[in-house]
Amino acid sequence: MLFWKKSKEEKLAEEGNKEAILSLIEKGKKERAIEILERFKDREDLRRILFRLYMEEGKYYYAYQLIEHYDPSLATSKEKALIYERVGELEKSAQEYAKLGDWESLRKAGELLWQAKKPQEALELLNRSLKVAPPFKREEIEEHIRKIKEELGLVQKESLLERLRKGLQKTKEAVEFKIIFAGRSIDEELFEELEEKLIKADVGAKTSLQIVEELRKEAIRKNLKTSDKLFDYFKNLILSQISKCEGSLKEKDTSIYLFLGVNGSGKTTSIGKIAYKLTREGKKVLLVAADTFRAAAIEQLEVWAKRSGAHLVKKEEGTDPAAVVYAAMEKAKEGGYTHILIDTAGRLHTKEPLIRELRKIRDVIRRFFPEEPTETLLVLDATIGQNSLQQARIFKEALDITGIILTKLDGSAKGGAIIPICKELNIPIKLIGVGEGIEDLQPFVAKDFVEELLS
Ligand SMILES: Nc1nc2c(ncn2[C@@H]2O[C@H](COP(=O)(O)OP(=O)(O)OP(=O)(O)O)[C@@H](O)[C@H]2O)c(=O)[nH]1
Ligand SMILES: [Mg+2]
Repeated sequence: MLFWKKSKEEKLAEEGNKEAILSLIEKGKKERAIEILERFKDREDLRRILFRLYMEEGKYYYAYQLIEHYDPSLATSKEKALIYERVGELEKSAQEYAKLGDWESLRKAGELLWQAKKPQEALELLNRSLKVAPPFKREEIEEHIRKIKEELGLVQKESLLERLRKGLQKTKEAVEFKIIFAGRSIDEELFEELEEKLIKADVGAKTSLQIVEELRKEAIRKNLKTSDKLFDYFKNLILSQISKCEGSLKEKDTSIYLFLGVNGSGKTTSIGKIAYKLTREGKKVLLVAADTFRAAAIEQLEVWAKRSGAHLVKKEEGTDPAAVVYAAMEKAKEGGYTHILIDTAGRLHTKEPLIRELRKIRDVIRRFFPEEPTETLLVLDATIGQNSLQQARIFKEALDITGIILTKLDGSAKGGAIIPICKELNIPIKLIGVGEGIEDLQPFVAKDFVEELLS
């Protein structure tokens, strides 16, 4: 009985009976319904049903044929945007997204046009999106706009030197070394003023005194009367103190960088900036959220992963950081990653557990890669000046530090702290942070640094 009813229904459906077809669909026989409906594309009512089914089943190419060859009015703009996108008609898809007018659709339209190699049109749509986007989304859109403008040569990319100059502005304005050396007579007052300014720039009392002593001797040796003759000597003296700390990040087939540093020193931000640079160079980057102390720390790294296009290994807040690193190393062993960047927590008030935790992380890395980490990088905040020396000593107790990242040189007038940090710690400074922007992390070039600080 049941069998007879079914086949009768199907028979009716095959004759184009709308009710029977709808009943088939209701019973889940969608493929059969599609087969039948495809014979009735000329009938407007059945065509609509067929289009709905195609959309439900994700048969976008067939839906595309239907709107292109039979009836464009079958689909809304939103549906058309999706269909065109799926079949690779990027410009048409962008047109439909643009009609929708909300910030997300406009942004999508811009991105599609960029993919379709229509940069001018892409810029126009991204700018429209920017106007209506909520504040917390603007930064991402602006970043995309900047990238397109840079590639079109519409904006000059700020050079490293320009960024360094801006970054050192505060220190420079506070101390104005050049003025001291501008044709003054060489006397005790001059040396006192210089020492004061060096201390103000956070060069540290001991080093400042040594520098002034050297200048005194030079003035006597050369029997100098005015200060301008001393300026080059001063510059070279500073240069000789910091040039031994120049260094760059070591690279291997798979480079594993472990980041250490106290809360707020700039670890996560630096990781983000490095990841961004590496992914733009075509490297495959894995970020590891081994700072599991706060959920916000994990989320912050996640944002950087999205922004830079890097992958992320994370676990829940409070997980043993070594377990996160273990999972990351398993993933790294599967291969494919050129760089693995590990973020850690730096709670100094729990010194002993901190040291244990960091060593445990290192040991997990070595179970998988006996020669690693490629670099153990200590992130120091230049605004706390010489206090960072004390922090560094504690981290050195835990692990061998292979490099320093000195952040926030732009944040205060304490740019001179780089001199005692270099002298006392004797660890290469591999990168310096000169601003909050994504490209404000750069190699430390002693000559440029001195030139910009003292010019
Ligand atoms: N001006 C300036 N700000 C920076 C620089 N590097 C980092 N920052 C800022 O410093 C703050 C702290 O940076 P984070 O990267 O969160 O520091 P963290 O070491 O990961 O801190 P925790 O996760 O709390 O341990 C953020 O607001 C950053 O934007 C820099 O070079 N210049
Ligand atoms: Mg952090």
